[in-house]
Amino acid sequence: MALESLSEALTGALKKITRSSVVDKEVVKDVVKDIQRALLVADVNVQLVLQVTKNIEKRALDEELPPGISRKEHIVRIVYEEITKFLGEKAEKIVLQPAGTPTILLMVGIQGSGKTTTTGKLARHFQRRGFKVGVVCTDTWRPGAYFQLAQYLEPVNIDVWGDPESKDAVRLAKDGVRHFKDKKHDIIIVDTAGRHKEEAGLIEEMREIAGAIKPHETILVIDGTIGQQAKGQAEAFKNATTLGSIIITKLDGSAKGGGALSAVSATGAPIKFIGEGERIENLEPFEPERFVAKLLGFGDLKTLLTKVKEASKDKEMSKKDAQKFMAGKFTLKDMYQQLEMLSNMGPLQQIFQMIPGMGANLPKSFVEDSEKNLYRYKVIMNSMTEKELADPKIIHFSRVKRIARGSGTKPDDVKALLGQYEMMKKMMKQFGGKRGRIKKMAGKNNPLAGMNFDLPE
Ligand SMILES: Nc1nc2c(ncn2[C@@H]2O[C@H](COP(=O)(O)OP(=O)(O)O)[C@@H](O)[C@H]2O)c(=O)[nH]1
Ligand SMILES: [Mg+2]
Repeated sequence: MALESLSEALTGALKKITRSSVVDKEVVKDVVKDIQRALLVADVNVQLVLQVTKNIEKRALDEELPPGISRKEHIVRIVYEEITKFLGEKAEKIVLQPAGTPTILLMVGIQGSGKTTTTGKLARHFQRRGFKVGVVCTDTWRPGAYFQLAQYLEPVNIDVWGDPESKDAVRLAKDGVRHFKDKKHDIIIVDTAGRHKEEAGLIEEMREIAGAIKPHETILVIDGTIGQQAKGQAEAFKNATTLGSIIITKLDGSAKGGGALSAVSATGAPIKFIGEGERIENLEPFEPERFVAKLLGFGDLKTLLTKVKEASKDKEMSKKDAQKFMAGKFTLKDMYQQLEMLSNMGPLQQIFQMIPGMGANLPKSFVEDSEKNLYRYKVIMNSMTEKELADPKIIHFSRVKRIARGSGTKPDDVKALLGQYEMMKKMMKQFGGKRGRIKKMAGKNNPLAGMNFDLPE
């Protein structure tokens, strides 16, 4: 796990809240001190630490308690929100080109930062999502660089292109990209030597190769063990390119990782992945909310936060969301969330029983099928890109094939999910339009098939 020691310290601090019988000013101050100490030990910048702990203390003491929530839950939520804020709030993804155009990614970073390892991990990440990935080695400095990559990627059948004899990195980059373009690969990742120890040389090398291959995105790999020093690299990089993102490595077992993450986040450069180990699978998309949840020791923060969020949610807001949904304006992701919410609340059977006119006699096999579908949907959706999730219309046959390959399902399964989506859309429109009775929706994959029920007023 990433940032283990910071996680332990923060979890310990929060336990003080959950364990104390009354949460008064003393307890809050004590906990805030613990958090302060934990962040400083993780090499987070002092100013940042003061800011974040001041916010936590102020909100914990001053804010009115939302209805239906205990003071403990409220404070936990505040800590979670403030720490998320300073690690970057939004999860950002690597943008892929439309099907048919290969996406070219250029990896840069100083010597030993973990570029080559991360190149391999990233290739594996995309391969698992059904993309054909090619890796280009342009490291003409390190003896055996090509073989390092080839050995790392051979067991997982990812193609590596290079020429151990060549001394011309720019030439290698160009030839490699051309090679994989000709072979119609979806994603081409170019690893570089990064023979420099400081920023200036690094940026120079990056410019040279970028000029030759015109990457869609350049990715700076930063060693997380350098703590808040990471800021200098991130800033130089951000000033040099607009098409850049960052991967921070070695967050496993590094005491200073929190400092690296927060310092880079403060520069505004997007962190898209983190590395947390040497194995090819040890790469995690960086999703601040989920990351902080884990950091604070909530395997299941979602449950707590959903509870907190729901209780304090502005009623007008949720009505608006519902209206949008009813008008058929939702994405695959929205649909999945709705279905998941149902399943989080326990067996679907129970839910169905709560809907007037439904459920009493639902056959068991039907409920089991729905739950199985939900699991399969999740696997399939994990192989889709953000664009596809937001706009399923673009998923034509070649994409269906790719998604099925990536998720280990059949094209028919992918089509079934898309069919369900279309059906739900249609149904919701009907629902929203007439606010009335829905009759006998067709199709056996539709959880509401054949049901009659009235929309509760
Ligand atoms: N523990 C750990 N080690 C890593 C991680 N990423 C890379 N490394 C190690 O860091 C060292 C340098 O990595 P390498 O990819 O060769 O760096 P490069 O010089 O930038 O290409 C190697 O020993 C890697 O195994 C990580 O996330 N966690
Ligand atoms: Mg290397």
